[in-house]
Amino acid sequence: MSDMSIPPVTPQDLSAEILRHLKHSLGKDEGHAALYDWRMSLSLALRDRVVDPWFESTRKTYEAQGKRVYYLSMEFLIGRLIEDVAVNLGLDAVAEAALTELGQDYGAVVANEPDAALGNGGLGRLAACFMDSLSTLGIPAYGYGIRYEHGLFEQHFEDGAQMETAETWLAQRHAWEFERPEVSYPIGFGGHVEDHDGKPVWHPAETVMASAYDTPVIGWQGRWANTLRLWSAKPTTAFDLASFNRGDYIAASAPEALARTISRVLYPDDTTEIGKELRLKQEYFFTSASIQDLLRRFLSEGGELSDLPNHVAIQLNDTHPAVAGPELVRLLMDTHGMEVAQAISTARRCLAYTNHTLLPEALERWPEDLFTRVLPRHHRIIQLIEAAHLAETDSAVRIIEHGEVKMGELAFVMAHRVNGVSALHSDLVKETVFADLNRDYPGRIINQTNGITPRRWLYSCNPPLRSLINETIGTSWPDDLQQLEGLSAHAGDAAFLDRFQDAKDANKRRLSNWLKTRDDLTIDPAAMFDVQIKRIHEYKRQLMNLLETIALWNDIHDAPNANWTPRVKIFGGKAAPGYVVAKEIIHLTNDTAKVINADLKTQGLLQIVYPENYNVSMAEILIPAADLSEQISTAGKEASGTGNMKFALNGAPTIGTLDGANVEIRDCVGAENFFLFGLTAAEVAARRTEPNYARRAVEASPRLSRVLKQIESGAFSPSDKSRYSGLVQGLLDHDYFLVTCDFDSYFDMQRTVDMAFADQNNWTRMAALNTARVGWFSSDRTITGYARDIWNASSLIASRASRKDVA
Ligand code: 26Q
Repeated sequence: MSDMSIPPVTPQDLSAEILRHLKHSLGKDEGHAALYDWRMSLSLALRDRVVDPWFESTRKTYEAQGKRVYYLSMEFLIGRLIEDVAVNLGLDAVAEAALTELGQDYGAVVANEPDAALGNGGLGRLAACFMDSLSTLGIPAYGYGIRYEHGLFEQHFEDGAQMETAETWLAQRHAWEFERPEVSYPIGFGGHVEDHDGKPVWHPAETVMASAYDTPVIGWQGRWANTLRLWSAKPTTAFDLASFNRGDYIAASAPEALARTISRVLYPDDTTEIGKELRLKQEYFFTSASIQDLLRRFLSEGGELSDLPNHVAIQLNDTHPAVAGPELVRLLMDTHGMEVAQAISTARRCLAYTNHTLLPEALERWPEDLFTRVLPRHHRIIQLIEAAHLAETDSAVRIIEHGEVKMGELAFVMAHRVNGVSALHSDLVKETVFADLNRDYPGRIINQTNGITPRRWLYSCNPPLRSLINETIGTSWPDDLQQLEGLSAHAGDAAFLDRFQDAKDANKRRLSNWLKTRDDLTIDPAAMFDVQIKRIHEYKRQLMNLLETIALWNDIHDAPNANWTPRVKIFGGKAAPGYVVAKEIIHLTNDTAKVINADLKTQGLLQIVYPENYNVSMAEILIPAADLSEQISTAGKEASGTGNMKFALNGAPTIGTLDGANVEIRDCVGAENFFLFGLTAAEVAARRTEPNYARRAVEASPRLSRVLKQIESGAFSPSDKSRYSGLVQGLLDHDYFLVTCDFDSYFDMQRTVDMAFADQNNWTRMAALNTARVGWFSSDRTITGYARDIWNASSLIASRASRKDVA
C-alpha cells in the first residue's frame, strides 16, 4: 500500500511560499504587510500543501467504487484552521519557525484568524470533530451544510447583561475555501402540485440557487483529505432589469435579497424557538442541494439507482435535515420514475438519524399548514411514507398529527438506524421519546457514544502536556488515543507527576496572561481553576454553580481564618437571545462577581470571572488550564456532553452527575477519580412527582435559604433590588431542573474537592489518571463505530496497525 508521504519541508521552503503568496495573492510587499496579509499568506501556503493529498483521496475514492459517507448537518462549529492544518501536515513547528524568520509573531498571526462559528454548541462541534476523524481514518466522506454569512452572534456584557451583535467572519476573504460556481442546484419553495396524467408535478412559486463552496479537511499526517461542502443561496437571476429600467431600484434587487436571506444567518437557538418559516427554508435548502449533489455524483459514475444504498450512506445530524427522506423519495419517484414502495425502501437503506436531545421543547415539529405552504409536494410524500409505515407495522405512531409534522418521527421512520450519543441517552431514547417506534422497529435504535478529536483537543491546544506525553509513551498516540493508558504506569512516579503539574501550571499561567491582556483581569494561577463553559441553559444548571459560589462566600465570611482552598470560578457561555431565564442567570453571575470580587475579606480566596464571547478558541485556552470540570446537569437531560471529555483528557477531574457520557467517563477513570453527586435520572423522575419538592428542599437547607434570601433582597443588585425576585420565585415554585434538590449534595462534594485539591500530590495523580484513561473518547473510536454499525463503510488507507508493521 503506497501512502501519500509528505516531502520534508524546511522553514525556508515555507517562508518562500509565504512570501510568494504575500506578493502574488495579497499584492503586498514585506514592508507594507499587515497582520491580515501575513495570516492569509500563511493560510494559502498551507492550503497549497493540502491540495495534492485531497486530489489523491478523490482519485482513490473514485477508483474504489465503494461507499461514500454524507454527513448532513445544519451546523459545523469549526473554530480556527491554521493550527489545525499545520498540525495535521506535521508543519506546526515549521510554520512557527518560518514566520519567526520573517520577523513575525506566530501567535499573533494565528490569532488573527476569525473563528468559523457556524454552530451553536455541542452538536455543531461534534460535526467538526467527526470531519477530522473521517479524514484521519481515510473514510471517503463529504460534510454538507450551510455557508452562513453570519455565524453565531458575538456576546458582549453591558452592565453585566448579555448583548448580541452580528458575527462577520466573511467580512474578510475566507482563506480555506474554494468557490465552485459551476456546482449549483435550483431549490424550489411553495407553489402547487399539479396532476399530469396521474403523475404529480410540483410547480414551485420561488426558486433560489444553491451554490457550492468546498473546504478540504486534511486528516492526521496528511494521509487523506475529505471535503466540507457548504451551500450559499444565490438568486436565479441577478436582478430584475425591467424594474430597474422603470426606476424601481428596490424592486430590482428584491430577488437577490430574498435569496440571500436563506444563507444569511445561523439560528442562535440551541433548543427553543421552533416554527419559523425561514428556518424550514434553510433546512430544505441545504438538504435538497446535498441530495441533488450526491445523486448527480452517483449517476455520473454510471450507477443504477436500485444500487444506491451500496454506495451512499447519509447521516442526519439531528432532525434538522430530516426532510432528506421525503426529498430523496421525491427525486427517485418524480425525476427518476421509481415506484413509491421501492423509493421509500431505497431511501431508508441510505439514511440514518442521530438524536441529540430528549428535551420536549427541542423536538422539531412544524405546523402542517406552514409545511404544506413551503413544501407542498413533500407534504404529500410524507403522507405516503406514513401510509407505508402503518401498513408495515400497525404502529400507533403518526408522523403527521394534531396539525403538526413531527420531524423526529419522520427521521426515525425513514432511517435504517437511529442512534443516541451516550449509553444512558440511548437507553432513554428507547424508553421515552421513541418507546413506541422502538417496539415497532426493534433493533433500529443503537448507541454511538460521542467523542472528540485528540488532534485539536490535546495535541494542538496543550503543547506542554503533548511534549510530556511524547517523551513518556512516544509519539504515535494522536491517532490511537488508547495508548494514553501507558501513562498509568507513571502515576506513582514523583518525577512524572511533577512534570504533569508543571504542564498544568504553565497552562494556568498562559490563561492568566491571556485574561490580563484581553480583559485586564488578574487571577492567581496558584488558586484552583474551577471551570463551567457551555451554552447557558437551565438544565445545565450554571445557576446551581453560582448558588454554591455564594454559599461558599458566606462560609468564608463567617470563618475567614479557616483553611480555605483558594478558587477562581470561571464561567463561559452564550444564552439564546430570546431565552429570558438564561439571560437572567448571566446577569446575576456578573452582578454577583462584582460584589464578591470587591470583598476585601474574601479576596485571594474566591473570585468569579466570566469572559465575554466564549467560543472554540477560548475553549482551547480554558480547558488545558482547568483544575476542575463542572458537568452538573440534571440527570437524564444532557444527551452526552463533549466538553466533559475535553477536560478529562487535559487532566481536569470532573465534579458531576450521573448524566450523559459522565457515566462512561466515570467508568473509565475510576470512581475514586471523579466527584459524583446528585440524584440519578430515575430519582429525578420520582422527585418531580412529590408535591412542593423545591420549597421543601430549600426549607431543609439553611445554606441555600440564606443564599436565596440574599439574592431576593437585592444583595447583588443594589441599584435594582427586585431584579432577581422572579428568578428566585421560579426556583421555589417550579424548579423543574431540581437545582434546589441537588444543592446540598453538590455543596458537600465541592468541600470534598477542596480537601482533595489541598493534597496537591494526590490531586496531580488523579488528574494524570484522568488523562491516561479517557483515550476511548477519541472521535476516531466513535467514527469507527458509525462506519461498522451504521454505514458499512471502510477506510481507503492502510490501517494504523499495518503501517506500524511496515515501520
Ligand atoms: C432546532 C430548531 C430550530 C432552531 C434551532 C434548533 C436547534 C439547534 C441546535 C436545536 C438543537 C440544537 C443543538 C443541540 C445540541 O447541541 N445538542 C447537544 O449535542 C451534543 C452532541 O451530541 C451533546 O453532547 C449534548 O449533550 C447535546 O445537548
